[in-house]
Amino acid sequence: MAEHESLEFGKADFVLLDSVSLEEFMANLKLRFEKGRIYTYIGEVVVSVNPYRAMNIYGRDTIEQYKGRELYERPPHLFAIADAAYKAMKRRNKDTCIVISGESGAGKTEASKYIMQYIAAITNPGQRAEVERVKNMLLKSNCVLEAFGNAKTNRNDNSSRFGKYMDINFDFKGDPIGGHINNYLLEKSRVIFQQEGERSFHSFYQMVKGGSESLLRSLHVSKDPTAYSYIKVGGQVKSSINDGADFKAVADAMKVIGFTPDEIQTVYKVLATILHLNSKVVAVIGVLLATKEENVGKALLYRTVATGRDVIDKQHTTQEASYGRDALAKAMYERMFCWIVGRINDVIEVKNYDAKVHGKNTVIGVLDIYGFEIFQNNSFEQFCINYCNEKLQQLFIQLVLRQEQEEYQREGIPWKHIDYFNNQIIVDLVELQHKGIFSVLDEACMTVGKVTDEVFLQGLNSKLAKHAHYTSRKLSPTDKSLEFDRDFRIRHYAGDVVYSVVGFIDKNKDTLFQDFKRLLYNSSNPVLKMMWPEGKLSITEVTKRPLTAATLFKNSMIALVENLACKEPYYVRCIKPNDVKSPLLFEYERCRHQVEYLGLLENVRVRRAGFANRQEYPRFLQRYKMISEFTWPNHDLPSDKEAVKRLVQGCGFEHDVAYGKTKVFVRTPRTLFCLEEQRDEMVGRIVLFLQKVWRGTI
Ligand code: AOV
Ligand code: MG
Repeated sequence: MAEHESLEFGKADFVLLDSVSLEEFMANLKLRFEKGRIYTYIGEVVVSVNPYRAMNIYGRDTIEQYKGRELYERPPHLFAIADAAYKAMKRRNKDTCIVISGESGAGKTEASKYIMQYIAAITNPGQRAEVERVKNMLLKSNCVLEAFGNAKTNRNDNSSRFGKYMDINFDFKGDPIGGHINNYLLEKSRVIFQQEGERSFHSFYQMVKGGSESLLRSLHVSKDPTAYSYIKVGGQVKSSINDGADFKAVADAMKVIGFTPDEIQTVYKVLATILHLNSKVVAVIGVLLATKEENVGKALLYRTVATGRDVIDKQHTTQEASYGRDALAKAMYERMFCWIVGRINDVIEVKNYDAKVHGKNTVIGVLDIYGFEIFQNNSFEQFCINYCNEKLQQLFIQLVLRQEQEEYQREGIPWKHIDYFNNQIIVDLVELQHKGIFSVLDEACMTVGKVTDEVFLQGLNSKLAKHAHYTSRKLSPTDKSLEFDRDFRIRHYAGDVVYSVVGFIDKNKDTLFQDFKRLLYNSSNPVLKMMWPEGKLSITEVTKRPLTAATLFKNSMIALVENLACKEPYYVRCIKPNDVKSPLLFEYERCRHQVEYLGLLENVRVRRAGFANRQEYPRFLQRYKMISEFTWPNHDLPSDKEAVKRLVQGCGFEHDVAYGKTKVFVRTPRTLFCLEEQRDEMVGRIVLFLQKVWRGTI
């Protein structure tokens, strides 16, 4: 608990509120926001409110203030959480992770970047060249990934359209020696369509606005984004983004990371191809893709099908052709994005064989995903994004609210249960085998014959009619928010979202005609060829039905949560103060809603009634035994538990401690801090004593 901060800025830790009520919580949050204090703790959780203005709190001097300090010694800050995760990793050899959550535009991506900058700034005091190289790559990778994976939406000018989990690996000295990025489902439908007021991925506008004359000429691309129908809508959108300058920064970052000139050129060629796909200039596309013009034309207009033993070319209908073309545009972009992530991973992965096999190699993971979002039209992508947020909320509940309470019960510590809304029911609604929405969707996709989105909706209605968190127009005909027959509504933990079933089947099947894969695999551009290894298969060899988009996403989310759950978690909970990006406006209702659904009040209650720290008796003794004559160097009491009791009594901390069956629980961090201070002093004295013994002066 940061107790040194003046009260004029409110309470630095919500645990210190006089009474825990929503009103008090909100008053404190508002006061701190208005005083420019955007961070507040709940114990070890940081609550952050997006300031929507440049804050002078991330500089070198601030970093120095947090380096190596305990959480409660300094005003609340992301740096303190980053330092705590780093210390836990270094001191206790624990893998840790920092989970950043909050809705779209709440400040997750900015927070993740400050955290990485902090970790980079405090490590590698020896200035080892290899470590400097790795740090530089990790920082530079953000810029590249944002260019290709972020876009302007109606909620956020720089909205993450993919989920990102980055592991940073550390050696025994605590220096970063490598990393790995996992990316989750890119919202590729944005390549071909954007809602009013939104843009496609930044990369397109950057190239069109920032590319040199000669580059654009070689790609046959004009400087006017409105010339291309895929990005046209967004081309007219006014924004504060400086695409021209960003283009250069991204190109530089790619160079530094180690992308070759050929690779960078190929990236531009893919972007240009996507732009041209709509303009019937097949010849240009042929050149850009390093393949024959007639092959491009053929792949766009025909489909090779195997009928029994024969292989025939079947001409597309106009509808099929435009579907195929859109699918190609989306797939090329997605493939390129995954390839970029893969290339970054190649250069940042832990190289040194010794470091991998021998010695300590621990990680800090940083998770920055797409936040919960509600748009005018919500489709499959929003459904996946919001499901992802449900999963993370469930993890928070398990780790922060449930496990904590279960541990007190297990250890026999007197405890009054604190109630909270458990969103497992919504997670199940989406992902449960056979009964969940993803299963119903997959089932509909398997149906032989013409599958329509309506068939899927019927499936939902018959399976989920009684579910408290599901309804649809058919089930609630008088409900005004369900405007169309194709609508269904989910009551998410963070609010109600109406989804339109239109496009669910196609997006889930995610079909890309095999002809395109072969076309790209047969390109004489080796970089492009590498992105499409499966194009190697001939038509008669392709038999297996690929997993659906929903199943792939579900599996990746389950794996992500498992991975996070086995690390020591640190949380940043981001709040968006208003919908107009104003630095001055604290929209009370908007914020209250977020505080409620994030479960922050319950978090305070559990934390307040609970204990800041717990340690098994032998470990506690091992660390502090030198500060008591009863326990140093060894104790003769019947058990470690008795010894710990004696030690604590001797220090006068009984009132702040509870004794569980296997662990001692310490209520406030201050007590721990005092113990640490005494330990430091004793260790110093012991070292001095030993030095004298060695020198023979005693
Ligand atoms: P998000 O990651 O949570 O949304 P961002 O981190 O992109 O949100 O933040 C949105 C915008 O808010 C940024 O572009 C900044 O203008 C501003 N902002 C956020 N944090 C800060 C800060 N600490 N200081 C100054 N400005 C800030 V999304 O990716 O849409 O879920 O999907
Ligand atoms: Mg983001």
